[in-house]
Amino acid sequence: MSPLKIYLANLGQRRPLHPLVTPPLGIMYIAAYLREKHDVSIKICNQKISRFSDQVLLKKIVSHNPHIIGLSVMTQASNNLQWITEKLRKSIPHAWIILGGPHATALGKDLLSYTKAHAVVIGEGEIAFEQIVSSYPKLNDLIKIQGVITHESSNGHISPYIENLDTLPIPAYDLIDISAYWKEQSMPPVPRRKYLTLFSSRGCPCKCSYCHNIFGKKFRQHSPERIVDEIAYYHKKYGVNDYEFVDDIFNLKPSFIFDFCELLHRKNLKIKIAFPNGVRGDLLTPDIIHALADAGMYYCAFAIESGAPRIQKLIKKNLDIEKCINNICIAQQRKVFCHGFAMMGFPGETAKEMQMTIDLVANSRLHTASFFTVTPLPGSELYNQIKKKYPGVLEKLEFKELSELTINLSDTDDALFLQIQRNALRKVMMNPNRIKRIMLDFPQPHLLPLYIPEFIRRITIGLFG
Ligand code: B12
Repeated sequence: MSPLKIYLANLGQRRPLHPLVTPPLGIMYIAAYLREKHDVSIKICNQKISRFSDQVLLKKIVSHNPHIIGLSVMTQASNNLQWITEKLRKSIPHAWIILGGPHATALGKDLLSYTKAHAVVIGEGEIAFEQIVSSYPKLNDLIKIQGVITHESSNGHISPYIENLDTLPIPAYDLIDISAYWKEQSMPPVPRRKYLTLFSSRGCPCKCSYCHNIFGKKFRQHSPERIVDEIAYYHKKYGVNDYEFVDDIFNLKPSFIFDFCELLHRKNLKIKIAFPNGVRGDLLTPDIIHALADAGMYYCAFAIESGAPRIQKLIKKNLDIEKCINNICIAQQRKVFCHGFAMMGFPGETAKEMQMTIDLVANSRLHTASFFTVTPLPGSELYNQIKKKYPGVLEKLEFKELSELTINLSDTDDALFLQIQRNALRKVMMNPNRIKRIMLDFPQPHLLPLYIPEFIRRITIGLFG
């Protein structure tokens, strides 16, 4: 029998204002897991990097004529879901269409009500998708699989979490053209270079109300040995020495970090490390920062979110702000380029509270910062709170039509909110000491001039309409 053909695609078109693109780790993990257990032929497509329109993506999938199509969906990329599933059903009626990823996990059965997919996978995809492949072509068997929602099953069950992450094979980097990613902007604001993305842990015990819940609250992390072996393998195979960890909370366990750094040292792996998805800044200690800086950390984002203690409590982040700010100082002294994430517009947040966030960031040793508008994403506690408290507000978040999710939940009117936001980056960036720090600590000093357009963008946001 010839192998089953599987087509895995990350949906979402490139947008001029959001040019970032990174390897599609979710479907790469699933692909690696599947081929260990089955004789399958797998094709991976990341719509963003291929720059395929929806029509072209459809054509590519149809011409591949797969038995099973797995679509990975983020909320912001879900607007073409209804269209593409309908067309796929018509064009390849024998193919199963399975949805997974953050948006599928958040919406569950609701996604089946307006798309033509056969099933939705909730949570981690490896085990559930492998069982789906085992079931092919008996569609009725899908209902028995934990974490798989079909038209017949009830909502609410999640795929089993993988307890020991080391049992997972390394993501299928060989199924993507990694060199294409090196020509694109990845998460840290440093110019294009050879790098790979790593995800060392799943699950997070923190209860931040705005965050996703794909991997549950129980923290699981690969062993330091596995991560270092993975790095050694990539280093040898791709000649890469720059690694971006995109974990939700890489630094929960100090022992992991010390062992990881020690192993890198013992194996003489001289690498560069970035944490572009943010670390929990109050869990760092001087020892941890020094160990990471010695191991090659050159870029670290700090997820601060708010400078107002009331908001920290409201959103259940409860960050120890003072500790975090001190840790940023230490990291900056080690020439780690420090970026801050802040959010503005939490429900009922006052102009004064937003200003506290701006002042905190402006007075910190952060080199750069982003100020995001609070957006209630399905699957988060914040979304459920808003749905309950202000039912009308979410009505305009029509996921079928959606392109951007922007909403003002704050206590201020739209005009003032916009003004505060526009001034935020100017206030932070127009500081001679900060500019000097950027110049001294920029990770690739010879490429610093390439940062100038980004700097100008940041200080002129909102000035020209
Ligand atoms: C790297 C990253 C990115 C990358 C792209 C990632 C990619 N997939 O290609 C970039 C930088 C481009 C990006 C951008 C954005 N991101 Co982002 N990003 C992440 C991050 C930090 C890591 C993603 C990752 O690699 N995870 C590791 C893999 C293993 O997990 P996974 O992809 O979820 O896959 C597992 C399951 O979901 C499932 N699964 C996934 N796909 C499929 C498919 C099938 C068929 C099946 C069965 C299962 C399945 O199985 C996988 C393995 O277990 C996550 C946070 C996180 N913890 O995941 C946020 C996250 C995915 N991003 C998020 C958001 C909000 C954004 C932005 C909107 C941010 C912004 N303000 O602009 C943009 C929008 C992008 C767009 N479409 O235009 C949210 C998504 C929430 C949601 N409801 O969709 C997340 C969850 C962060 C959060 N805290 O809430 N992001």
